[in-house]
Amino acid sequence: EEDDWEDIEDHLSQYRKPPNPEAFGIAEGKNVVFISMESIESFVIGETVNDEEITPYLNELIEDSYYFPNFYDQTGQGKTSDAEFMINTGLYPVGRGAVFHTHTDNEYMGLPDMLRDEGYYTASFHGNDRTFYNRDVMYGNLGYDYYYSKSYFDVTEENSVGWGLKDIDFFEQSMDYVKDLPEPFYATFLTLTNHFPYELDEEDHFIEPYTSSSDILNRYIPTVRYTDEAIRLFMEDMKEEGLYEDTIFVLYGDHYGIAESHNEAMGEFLGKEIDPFENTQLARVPLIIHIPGQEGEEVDTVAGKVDIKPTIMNLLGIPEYPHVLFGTDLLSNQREDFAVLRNGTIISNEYMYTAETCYDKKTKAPTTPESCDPIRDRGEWEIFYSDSIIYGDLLRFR
Ligand code: GP9
Ligand code: MN
Repeated sequence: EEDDWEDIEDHLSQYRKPPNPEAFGIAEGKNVVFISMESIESFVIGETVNDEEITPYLNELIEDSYYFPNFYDQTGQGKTSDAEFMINTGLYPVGRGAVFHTHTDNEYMGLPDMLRDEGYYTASFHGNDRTFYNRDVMYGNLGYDYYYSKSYFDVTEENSVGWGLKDIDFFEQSMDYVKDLPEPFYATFLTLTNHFPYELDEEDHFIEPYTSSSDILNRYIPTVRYTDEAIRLFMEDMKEEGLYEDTIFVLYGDHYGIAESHNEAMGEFLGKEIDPFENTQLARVPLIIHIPGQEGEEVDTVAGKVDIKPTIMNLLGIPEYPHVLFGTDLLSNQREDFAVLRNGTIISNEYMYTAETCYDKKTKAPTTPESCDPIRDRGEWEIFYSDSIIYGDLLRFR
């Protein structure tokens, strides 16, 4: 096991970058709020349907936030839970099944665990059954003090749709608990209304559905818009409770929302043909880091969810080393553009390896296969070492 760690350490130190000295510690001691935005993809950001913005609130928030337009979905079959896994562990999810199911009892160095050591209170909020995705067990393992699951909410026929409690009601009721949390707190909120198959009563439509050959894409527009509204109201409540100024907010799309089988309609929507290159571009999900008082900045680095944990640690003034973190600080001046996805796609600033083809990102056309060799090599080792930590439960030996 010691041998394993030597190789893993070599790999990690090869890619670890020094944090941005101007960002290190700027959020020290603040509350940390994560919002998992169910199935929200990047293509809706700044986009309109019938001249109406799909995400007016997020568009506004982005103006005063770090926004990452080239942030790719690295989840596997564990979807929402895989996203939670990455932000909390800095490891990749596994290639088959949900790691929340397959490796619940492993030793992890969860972000909530680390923050608890720093004096934080840690909680997760989600309007679903406790045992779904083994969250009841996994959350404890990651270091969450409390899980406000479905039974903590008043769930009725009127305030439910599709998978359950509607996002506006979810945030509103969560606030009753949030205002009494000891500070500083680390809290994760998982939205649900924008979940496949995107059902929503007409009275909750803040925008008309799209019209195309895909009912899924059509219905997706009002449900995304609804979640956007729910987040706006939540942020207003945070201000009202006097919590906003002392909190940093991390909002991310948990994974894709529109499956590849709807690419014809997506092509209509975007006005271009969806080839494998564009298909991978559609695997982008929004990442917004909002620190009240900080100026907004668009950071176009190629990245994914494993990069969130080191970024947040540095913002909070917690040094990365000796923690085991795949991914690199998104704000580091020396960061190299890189993302490896669980379907084997690998992306850098110049190249994209996808569907067994090497694309030149400038021309968006296939190029010499060898051009992708260096990123393929890095990507394979990344996944290999992360998987071996999980399959061997290697964090036990750290
Ligand atoms: C389940 C919710 C949705 O609790 O997080 O999960 P998903 O189906 O998106 O993985
Ligand atoms: Mn999800």
